[in-house]
Amino acid sequence: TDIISPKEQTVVEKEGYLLKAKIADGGKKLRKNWSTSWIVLVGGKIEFYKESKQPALANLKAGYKPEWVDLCGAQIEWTTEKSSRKNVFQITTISGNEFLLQSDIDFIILDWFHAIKNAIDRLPKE
Ligand code: I3P
Repeated sequence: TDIISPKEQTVVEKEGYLLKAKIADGGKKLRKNWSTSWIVLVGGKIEFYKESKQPALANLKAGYKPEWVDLCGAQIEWTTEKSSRKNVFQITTISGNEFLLQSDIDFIILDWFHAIKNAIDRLPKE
Protein backbone atom coordinates (compact mmCIF):
# COMPACT_ATOMS: atom_id res chain seq x y z
CA THR A 1 0.00 0.00 0.00
CA ASP A 2 1.02 3.60 -0.53
CA ILE A 3 2.68 5.55 2.22
CA ILE A 4 0.88 8.81 2.86
CA SER A 5 3.24 11.64 3.68
CA PRO A 6 2.39 14.04 6.51
CA LYS A 7 2.23 16.74 3.85
CA GLU A 8 -0.44 14.90 1.89
CA GLN A 9 -2.57 14.68 5.01
CA THR A 10 -3.08 18.42 4.95
CA VAL A 11 -3.72 18.84 1.22
CA VAL A 12 -7.36 19.61 0.56
CA GLU A 13 -8.32 17.41 -2.39
CA LYS A 14 -11.82 18.78 -2.86
CA GLU A 15 -14.33 20.98 -1.11
CA GLY A 16 -17.81 22.29 -1.77
CA TYR A 17 -21.46 22.18 -0.82
CA LEU A 18 -23.54 19.01 -0.89
CA LEU A 19 -26.71 17.83 0.78
CA LYS A 20 -25.86 15.39 3.55
CA ALA A 21 -27.90 13.01 5.67
CA LYS A 22 -26.44 10.70 8.31
CA ILE A 23 -28.62 7.59 8.36
CA ALA A 24 -26.77 5.30 10.79
CA ASP A 25 -24.40 5.73 13.72
CA GLY A 26 -22.37 2.69 14.75
CA GLY A 27 -24.81 0.46 12.87
CA LYS A 28 -27.83 2.01 14.60
CA LYS A 29 -30.37 3.54 12.21
CA LEU A 30 -31.01 7.26 12.51
CA ARG A 31 -33.95 9.34 11.34
CA LYS A 32 -32.98 10.88 8.02
CA ASN A 33 -32.48 14.63 8.15
CA TRP A 34 -31.01 16.28 5.03
CA SER A 35 -28.98 19.45 5.49
CA THR A 36 -26.58 21.49 3.38
CA SER A 37 -22.99 20.95 4.42
CA TRP A 38 -19.61 22.30 3.35
CA ILE A 39 -17.67 19.11 2.62
CA VAL A 40 -13.87 18.94 2.72
CA LEU A 41 -11.96 15.88 1.45
CA VAL A 42 -8.56 15.98 3.15
CA GLY A 43 -5.98 13.50 4.46
CA GLY A 44 -8.05 10.33 4.12
CA LYS A 45 -11.11 11.81 5.77
CA ILE A 46 -14.16 13.88 5.00
CA GLU A 47 -14.98 16.87 7.18
CA PHE A 48 -18.51 18.26 7.38
CA TYR A 49 -18.96 21.93 8.25
CA LYS A 50 -22.39 23.16 9.25
CA GLU A 51 -23.98 25.86 7.13
CA SER A 52 -26.91 26.63 9.37
CA LYS A 53 -26.28 29.69 11.53
CA GLN A 54 -22.99 31.10 10.33
CA PRO A 55 -21.14 30.86 7.03
CA ALA A 56 -19.09 27.67 6.73
CA LEU A 57 -15.89 29.66 6.26
CA ALA A 58 -16.28 31.14 9.74
CA ASN A 59 -16.12 27.56 11.01
CA LEU A 60 -12.77 26.97 9.34
CA LYS A 61 -11.05 29.09 11.97
CA ALA A 62 -8.49 27.37 14.16
CA GLY A 63 -9.92 25.25 16.94
CA TYR A 64 -13.26 24.45 15.33
CA LYS A 65 -13.76 20.67 15.31
CA PRO A 66 -15.98 19.58 12.44
CA GLU A 67 -17.83 16.29 12.24
CA TRP A 68 -15.63 13.96 10.21
CA VAL A 69 -15.53 10.52 8.60
CA ASP A 70 -12.52 8.19 8.46
CA LEU A 71 -12.32 6.82 4.91
CA CYS A 72 -9.94 3.93 5.75
CA GLY A 73 -11.83 0.77 4.80
CA ALA A 74 -14.95 2.75 3.96
CA GLN A 75 -17.32 1.76 1.17
CA ILE A 76 -18.97 4.06 -1.35
CA GLU A 77 -21.89 3.15 -3.60
CA TRP A 78 -24.70 4.77 -5.54
CA THR A 79 -28.14 4.13 -4.14
CA THR A 80 -31.60 4.54 -5.61
CA GLU A 81 -33.35 2.81 -2.71
CA LYS A 82 -32.44 4.95 0.28
CA SER A 83 -33.87 8.21 -0.98
CA SER A 84 -36.50 9.56 -3.34
CA ARG A 85 -33.89 12.09 -4.50
CA LYS A 86 -31.74 11.63 -7.58
CA ASN A 87 -27.91 11.52 -7.56
CA VAL A 88 -27.48 9.96 -4.11
CA PHE A 89 -24.50 7.90 -2.98
CA GLN A 90 -23.81 6.28 0.37
CA ILE A 91 -20.60 6.13 2.37
CA THR A 92 -20.35 3.39 4.99
CA THR A 93 -17.46 3.50 7.45
CA ILE A 94 -15.77 0.59 9.24
CA SER A 95 -17.39 1.84 12.45
CA GLY A 96 -20.87 1.45 10.94
CA ASN A 97 -21.66 5.09 10.26
CA GLU A 98 -23.71 5.65 7.11
CA PHE A 99 -23.98 8.94 5.22
CA LEU A 100 -25.94 9.89 2.12
CA LEU A 101 -24.59 12.69 -0.08
CA GLN A 102 -26.58 14.35 -2.86
CA SER A 103 -26.54 17.12 -5.45
CA ASP A 104 -29.13 17.84 -8.13
CA ILE A 105 -26.27 18.80 -10.46
CA ASP A 106 -24.96 15.68 -12.22
CA PHE A 107 -21.33 16.69 -12.78
CA ILE A 108 -20.93 17.93 -9.21
CA ILE A 109 -22.05 14.67 -7.63
CA LEU A 110 -20.06 12.61 -10.18
CA ASP A 111 -16.87 14.55 -9.38
CA TRP A 112 -17.43 13.97 -5.68
CA PHE A 113 -18.11 10.26 -6.14
CA HIS A 114 -14.87 9.76 -8.06
CA ALA A 115 -12.78 11.93 -5.72
CA ILE A 116 -13.97 10.03 -2.64
CA LYS A 117 -13.66 6.65 -4.35
CA ASN A 118 -10.08 7.47 -5.41
CA ALA A 119 -9.24 8.56 -1.86
CA ILE A 120 -10.66 5.31 -0.43
CA ASP A 121 -8.77 3.21 -2.98
CA ARG A 122 -5.47 4.88 -2.04
CA LEU A 123 -5.90 4.26 1.70
CA PRO A 124 -5.13 1.11 3.68
CA LYS A 125 -8.23 -1.04 4.09
CA GLU A 126 -8.23 -0.98 7.90
C1 I3P B 1 -38.38 12.11 5.87
C2 I3P B 1 -37.97 13.30 5.01
C3 I3P B 1 -36.83 12.91 4.09
C4 I3P B 1 -37.19 11.68 3.26
C5 I3P B 1 -37.60 10.52 4.14
C6 I3P B 1 -38.75 10.89 5.06
O1 I3P B 1 -39.48 12.49 6.66
O2 I3P B 1 -39.06 13.69 4.21
O3 I3P B 1 -36.53 14.00 3.24
O4 I3P B 1 -36.03 11.29 2.57
O5 I3P B 1 -37.98 9.45 3.31
O6 I3P B 1 -39.06 9.82 5.92
P1 I3P B 1 -39.30 13.17 8.11
O7 I3P B 1 -38.77 14.55 7.88
O8 I3P B 1 -40.68 13.16 8.68
O9 I3P B 1 -38.35 12.32 8.88
P2 I3P B 1 -35.69 11.61 1.03
O10 I3P B 1 -35.81 13.08 0.84
O11 I3P B 1 -34.26 11.14 0.89
O12 I3P B 1 -36.62 10.79 0.18
P3 I3P B 1 -37.70 7.91 3.61
O13 I3P B 1 -38.45 7.56 4.85
O14 I3P B 1 -38.21 7.20 2.40
O15 I3P B 1 -36.22 7.75 3.80
